[in-house]
Formats: sequence, C-alpha cells, structure tokens
Amino acid sequence: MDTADGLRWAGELTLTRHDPDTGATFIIRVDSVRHGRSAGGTRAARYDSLTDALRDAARLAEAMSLKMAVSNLPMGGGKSVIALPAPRRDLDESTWRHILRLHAENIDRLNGTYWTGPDVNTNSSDMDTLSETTKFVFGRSPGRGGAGSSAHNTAVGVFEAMKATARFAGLGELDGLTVLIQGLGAVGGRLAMLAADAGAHLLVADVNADRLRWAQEFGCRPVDPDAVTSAPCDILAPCALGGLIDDAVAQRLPAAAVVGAANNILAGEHAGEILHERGVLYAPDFVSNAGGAYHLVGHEVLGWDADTVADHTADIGQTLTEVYEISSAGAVPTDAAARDLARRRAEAQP
Ligand code: NAD
Ligand code: PPY
Repeated sequence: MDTADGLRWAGELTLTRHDPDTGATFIIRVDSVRHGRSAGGTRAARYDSLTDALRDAARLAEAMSLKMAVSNLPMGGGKSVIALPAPRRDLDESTWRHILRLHAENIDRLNGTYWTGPDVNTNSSDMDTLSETTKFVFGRSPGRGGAGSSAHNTAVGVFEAMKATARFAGLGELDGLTVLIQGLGAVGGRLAMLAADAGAHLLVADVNADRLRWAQEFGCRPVDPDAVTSAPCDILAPCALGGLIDDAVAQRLPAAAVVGAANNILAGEHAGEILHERGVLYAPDFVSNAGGAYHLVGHEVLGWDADTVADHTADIGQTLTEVYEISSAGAVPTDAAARDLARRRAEAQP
C-alpha cells in the first residue's frame, strides 16, 4: 500500500491536475489493468491535504481491483477523487459543471484505461454531464443509454451479505436481531427498508436530520452519529464513508458482526486481526458491496439483463460464506481470506 506521502504505492498509474480557477484538484488512480480496463467511481469530497486525497484514491482503487476479482468481473480497479474547494452543496451549478468537464477531459486523456462511474457526491446526472466530453463513463441515466443508479442493487447485495453473515456467526435469521445502520443515503436507506422488512430491529444514525426523520417514521430508533461504534447491536452496518473501524475501535466494538456498503470500512493496520481475535465476524466490504459493480459492468459491458444481474447479486452471500470458510479453516482474518479468494479468482480468469 502507499506510504505516508500517498505517492509510493503498488498501483499502475496516477494522474493529477489542479485547476486554479475553481480550486479543485483531480486525481485518477489506476490500481490494475491486468484483467482488463480499470473502473471505479468518482468521489467528490473535501480533503485536509493532497496527501490524504492521494491515499484515499489509492485505497479506493485497490478495493476496486479486489472487488472486480472476487466478483469474477473482467475489469481492473481504479478510482477518481475530486478534492473540492468547498462542500459540494456550496458549489453553484455552473462551477460544478465546469469541474465535471475538466474531470472528463482527464478521463478522456487516458483513452479507456480508466472508466468512471458514480460514487460519493456524484450521481447518474453527473455521469450524463461527464459523457458529454468522454465516453468512458458507467452509470449514465437510462434515458441517456446508461444503467442508471447502482444504489438499489448495492443495497440488495449488502442485504444478502448480512443474511449470510448472521447465519455464519450463529445469530440465525435477521428476524429479531438488532442492526445498526450508519448512513441512510442511497444505499443505507434502502438497506434499512430491506432489513426492517426481514424483521430486524433498526438503530440508525445519520448527520442529515431529514434522513433520520424519514427512518424514524418507519420505526427505526435514532443513535447519535458519534455513538455508532459504542452502541451495542448484533450487526453494525457502516453505510456512510469508510475508515470507521480503526484498531482502537476494533478492540472494543460491542457488535457480533460488521457488514456494510462503505468502501474501506477498516482503517487500522490491525483492525481485521483484532476483530478476528475477538470473534467479531467482519464481512469484507469489497465482497459485500459488489452489487453496484454487477449492475454497472453487468448491464453495460457484459450485456446482462436484470435477472442475470440479480442472480449474481444474490450469490454475494455464497461468496462471503466461502470467505468465512477459508478464514475458519486457516485461522486467518476474514479480510485476508477475501484477498486470498480474490487473488485465486483473478488467476483463474482467462
Ligand atoms: P450517500 O452519499 O447517498 O449516503 C451517505 C449517507 O451517509 C448520507 O445520508 C450522509 O448524510 C451520511 N453520513 C455521512 N457522514 C456520516 C456520519 N459521520 N455519520 C452518519 N451518517 C453519515 O452514499 P451511498 O451511495 O449510499 O454510498 C454509501 C457508501 O457505500 C459509500 O461509502 C460508497 O462509497 C459505498 N458504495 C456505494 C455504492 C453505490 O452503488 N452507491 C457501491 C459500492 C459502495
Ligand atoms: C464501487 O463499487 O465502489 C464503485 O465505484 C462503483 C463502480 C463500479 C464499477 C464500475 C464503475 C463504478
């Protein structure tokens, strides 16, 4: 992985560009093209430093390679970060469109080595805007010929992962379990509805008061966003940003299992080992949240219909069970077991 400066890492390519007019800094990181063109979404966010943004892009790109490999998708991993000069909501539409156009120019220069898609703070409408300048874009709106939002399918995949994890952890079915969802956005909100329908008792946290109110209306109990790692629950589902579980949090997390949509849930170098030693079953995020990749790559590259996408997404529970069996047999953390399965599946690809 990358070291302190965010530059020395094992990936294949980094493109950076700064635009003095808007103050935006653009980063594209291609982790691997060994198994095809690379792909991964565009995250737009504020960062404390360029180093932080480079590191985030590298970790996210690496997670995409693992996701593609473990999901048997014929692509490599990459990711873009747009380090914003101000919170996204404070940017006027013409500045945002200008930023997107510059980002699209960068993507286009890579000539298909990297394909983008939606991620935090970018959506299908933004993909439509990018596609005015470059064709290397997943997830345009259906009216523009794309597969549209991947959020629903991601939520369905995380739900399958949650059911498989509860069974493997000896918790049984979701009915009656306490599930704490952090982040009620496009994925977390849908996941909350699926888990509630399955009979789970829901605790929810979001920094957005409207989303919290919406969840309370269908019976969810709110938790302070700062208390998500100290509130007892059966399953913690991080569906906001990554990095929730560092080594110290792993040491005291009062949950039996962790299954969520967020990319890079583990922040600490030893967090996976600590959870494993404590018997907290961790579902590696790049396995659980692959429903979005099945939706985008399935529809737009592989020509799958909705049923085929749904079938592959339903298999996420099976893949995760395989990860847990490798972990149990080898007494290794689930994160290491999933990396091992990803490597084996990548080697088996034509
Ligand atoms: P989103 O922006 O729609 O939702 C994120 C939610 O988290 C928002 O409601 C936000 O208010 C909330 N939030 C932010 N910080 C928080 C905090 N500290 N505490 C509590 N809530 C907080 O994003 P999304 O599309 O739902 O994606 C969620 C996560 O899943 C992201 O990490 C994303 O990278 C990952 N993911 C998404 C997809 C997809 O298809 N959308 C696919 C794979 C992975
Ligand atoms: C992710 O799954 O984390 C993404 O970034 C979404 C995605 C998946 C596959 C291609 C492009 C974007």
